[in-house]
Amino acid sequence: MKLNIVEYPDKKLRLKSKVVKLFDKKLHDLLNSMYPIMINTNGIGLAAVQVNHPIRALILNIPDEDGEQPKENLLEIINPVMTNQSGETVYQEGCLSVPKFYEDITRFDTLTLNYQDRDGNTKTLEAEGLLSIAIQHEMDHLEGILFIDKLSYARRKKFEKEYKRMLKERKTS
Ligand code: QAP
Ligand code: CO
Repeated sequence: MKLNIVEYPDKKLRLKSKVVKLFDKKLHDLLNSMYPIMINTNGIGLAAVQVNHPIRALILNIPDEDGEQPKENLLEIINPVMTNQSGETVYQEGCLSVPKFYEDITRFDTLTLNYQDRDGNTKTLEAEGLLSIAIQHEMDHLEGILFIDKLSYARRKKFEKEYKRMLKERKTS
């Protein structure tokens, strides 16, 4: 399956992703195709809506202590629901749909997640650190929310100005 990353300000990123009901070959094809595009673009997380499939599916591959991303660590998360959240943590986030921009965002420190795997089996996960941050970032995508939406008014304005300039320069080069 040929996939492309949808980039801000494309309105497709604002769609609310639909619950996955069929755990079929079509879903597996999509998940299989999302993995290489995430790795090749140096991503650690990708929601299906970011490749123009607004369904409640996302993948995560958090680097280990050595900065490696072995495929054994790949998490495929379908229909996630957060049940417990606690604490606060700040991390400089980026997004494959908002290339080249990084901003400090406050998230919950730890969380518990209920979700389904690619075969529809129910799972529970306790997350902290970067995994917890990544889950919250990717779950926001399912609601059409981007990390830049969480910036203060002043920082958002600065972002819009710099991003527009970047897009313009990309067009003329
Ligand atoms: C979401 O983000 C995330 O601008 C995943 O030029 C972010 O994989 C989870 C990326 C922060 C946890 C913490 C961004 C690659 C990748 C860029 C990504 C870029 C190239 C972002
Ligand atoms: Co993102």
